[in-house]
Amino acid sequence: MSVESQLWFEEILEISNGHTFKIKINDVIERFDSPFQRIEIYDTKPFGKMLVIDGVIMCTEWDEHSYHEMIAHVPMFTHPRPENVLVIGGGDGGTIREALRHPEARRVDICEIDGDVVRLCKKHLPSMSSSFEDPRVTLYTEDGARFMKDRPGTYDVILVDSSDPIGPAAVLFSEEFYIDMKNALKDDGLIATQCESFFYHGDIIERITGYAKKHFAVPGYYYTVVPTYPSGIIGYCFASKKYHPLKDFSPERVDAIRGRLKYYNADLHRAAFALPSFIRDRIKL
Ligand code: SPD
Repeated sequence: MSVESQLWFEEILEISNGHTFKIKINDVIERFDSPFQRIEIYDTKPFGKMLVIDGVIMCTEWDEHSYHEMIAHVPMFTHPRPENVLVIGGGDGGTIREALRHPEARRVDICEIDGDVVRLCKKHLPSMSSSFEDPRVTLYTEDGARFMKDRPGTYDVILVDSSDPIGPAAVLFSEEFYIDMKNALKDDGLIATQCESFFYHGDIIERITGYAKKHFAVPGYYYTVVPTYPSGIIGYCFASKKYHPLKDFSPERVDAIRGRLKYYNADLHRAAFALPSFIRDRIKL
């Protein structure tokens, strides 16, 4: 079969600076224009089902675990008692799935602006979205930035599982949002936020870690490997009022859930904060 007669999804990103990423697909399962964005779900040949928003790959069944495990477990194993957790974005359910693995988590609120993302992921991506059925979860379908302003001193951990800083997610990359997160945390709370690739987004990472340095006692940046994201990696901004991600990390708690994780382990938790010189020297944490 020639390449031309096959179906392909092609991710064309401005930031990729002249190259694209193409994935062979079996079928387009959903294509839906919500009031906020275009939501697509594909059945791909190599990576199982794949969620795409406004042309950008959000996750595939094949490699979503490394992204979702690292956004959740690094902060959740740093905080000694992560009982009240808030996820902003994350409508596919992968991040709440990981937060719920922690026996300490008594309440997991998720605020996703686009209810259609949740609806379509519930229909087609149950390995992530079945976590919405857990009784500890409350779903709010509203603007995350506004949601947080009304809840001062409420959360131990906030996880921001956003798309890129364009469209509805742009506000989640503003200084005001970092100040609001600080206010929505308890006195010893901490956050982790999706913060792009150091190969393509040094400017965003420098700006966001700048907010973390300015407003939190313990700023940090760590990363993971996700083959279907641009450059194959993605990082997270870590910011904490009290606990340090390496000095206060509790590796003994990892044993309780280790058998259910594919990517995260205690060694990777520590290693994820070791950065290449070009970004370490730029963000100076
Ligand atoms: N460049 C794409 C970054 C997307 C990060 N969030 C994806 C949502 C997965 N739950």
